[in-house]
Amino acid sequence: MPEAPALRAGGRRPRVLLVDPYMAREDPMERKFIELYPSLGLLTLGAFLREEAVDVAMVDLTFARDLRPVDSSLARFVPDVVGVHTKTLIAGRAMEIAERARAAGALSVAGGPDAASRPELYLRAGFDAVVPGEGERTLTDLARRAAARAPIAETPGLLTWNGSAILRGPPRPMVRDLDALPLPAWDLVDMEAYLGRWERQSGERRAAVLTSRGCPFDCSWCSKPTFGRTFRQQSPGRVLEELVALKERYHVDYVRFCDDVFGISRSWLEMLLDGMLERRLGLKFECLARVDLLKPDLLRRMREAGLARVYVGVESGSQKMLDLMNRGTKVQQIERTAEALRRAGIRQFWFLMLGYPGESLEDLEATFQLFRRFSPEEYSVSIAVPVPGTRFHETLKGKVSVDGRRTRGSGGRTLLYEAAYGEALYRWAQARFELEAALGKARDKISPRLVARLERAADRFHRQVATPLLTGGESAAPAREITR
Ligand code: B12
Ligand code: SF4
Repeated sequence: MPEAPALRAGGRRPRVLLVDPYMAREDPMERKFIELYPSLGLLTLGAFLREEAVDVAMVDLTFARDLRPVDSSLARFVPDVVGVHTKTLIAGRAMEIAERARAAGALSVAGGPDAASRPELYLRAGFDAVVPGEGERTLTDLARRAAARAPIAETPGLLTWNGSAILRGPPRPMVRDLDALPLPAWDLVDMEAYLGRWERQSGERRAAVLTSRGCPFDCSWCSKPTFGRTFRQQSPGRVLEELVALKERYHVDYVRFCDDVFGISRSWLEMLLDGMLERRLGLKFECLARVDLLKPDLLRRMREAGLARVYVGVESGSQKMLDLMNRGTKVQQIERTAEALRRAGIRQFWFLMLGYPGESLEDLEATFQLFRRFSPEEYSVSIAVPVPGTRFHETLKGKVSVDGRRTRGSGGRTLLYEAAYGEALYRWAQARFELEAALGKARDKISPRLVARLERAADRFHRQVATPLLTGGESAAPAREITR
């Protein structure tokens, strides 16, 4: 059992050092998609702590090469508490940081999605505590106790370790009014490093904004360790305040709304869009949305207000699969939305998922044909990952072959459970989507007739060679006639 670290004498303002252990240069997905924003969770925690008279510093390792910035901040800032953000991909580094915090005599606490879903791992690895949910009030409380050398185990919302089991502090209710939270403390990170990078890449100064917490939908594979199925949102006025601040302070001209689902309430969204138009913010924006919410008339209004790109959770082109995933969407809604986006000139980024239990070759083909028909500008096609804690994971009952968490950074290219077919079939399916996307792009450059011939050749290879070979003799579902 790790010994409790010796806490420094109280009598001064508590000090918290926040750390984001994510290093972009080590992220395989990052190299592919190149999207970098500072952690909104940590920036909000920082702003809240400051309002509560806690001194805050932050080490953001996104652009770092090693842990030296952590060592120098520990030496310079001398924190009472080191608060580390966690994601599965960076669990190992989070644990190294806890060790260094301990060596520096500070208390270490982990928060964020990974620590929320497997707190014991972090506690066993030497973290003094884990905050499995929203962190603002719990971290403030912990910082005060730590600075006063008071016991921490009874802190509401906190998990600690007694050497053999988790000790749970009393429950802490979630923040009810998100408007009461301060604007993110952007000054804690090097915003110019992010904005300058975006500017060089895309010509736009891009920043991330979050207008809500949680999601009320219930897709069976979705892991929501922090906020569960709760849903709260800021008022449109509060969102506008944040947009104006980003524009005025940092000359931001493009915003990524990071909500799990943007615009769940139509009236809320219309108020926000009206506000953006009235104030002539001139911002472009992107968001993740559901096809059942993106009605064509709403899309027109969003386009007017600056919508440039939408991430769409299409997942499958088969209604049977959408129902099995409890997705709550219809293939017709996907078609309607994809068409409306195309007409409005809004870029679409599709998320597609292969290999979900129950998927037949016909279902796979339906997804492929939908993709071919709409040729989204961007896409990600992954093999379903059974994340522990989800219904998908539970229904597999012992059929999970690898701990899903370990390979999440692999970008959904590994089959982690006993699916209907072997991994090779899904890998081939992914390759087929990639080929189709390349042909889709080539359509503007080479003759459409040549593209059609290449497509037919690829389909023949799929039907006559790849599918029988990879399924032990099954024949591929017939390709339907497609219209563009
Ligand atoms: C926006 C977002 C992004 C954005 C911005 C990322 C960023 N820098 O924050 C982009 C698109 C860049 C992105 C990238 C990635 N993301 Co992301 N992302 C999200 C998303 C949708 C929202 C995150 C967010 O801002 N939440 C709002 C804030 C307020 O909540 P929060 O961060 O959880 O923080 C609160 C609590 O968790 C807690 N807390 C958090 N940290 C700490 C620390 C301490 C000490 C304490 C006490 C409390 C605490 O208090 C906070 C305030 O209440 C989440 C899904 C989700 N709903 O959480 C996925 C999510 C966090 N991302 C995920 C992943 C996997 C990634 C990538 C690794 C993908 C990849 N490249 O392979 C990268 C990593 C990039 C990075 N910089 O870390 C996973 C993490 C799963 C896991 N267990 O690891 C999630 C949960 C999505 C999912 N369900 O799979 N992401
Ligand atoms: S996948 Fe998206 S819509 Fe479905 S439950 Fe998760 S966050 Fe909500």
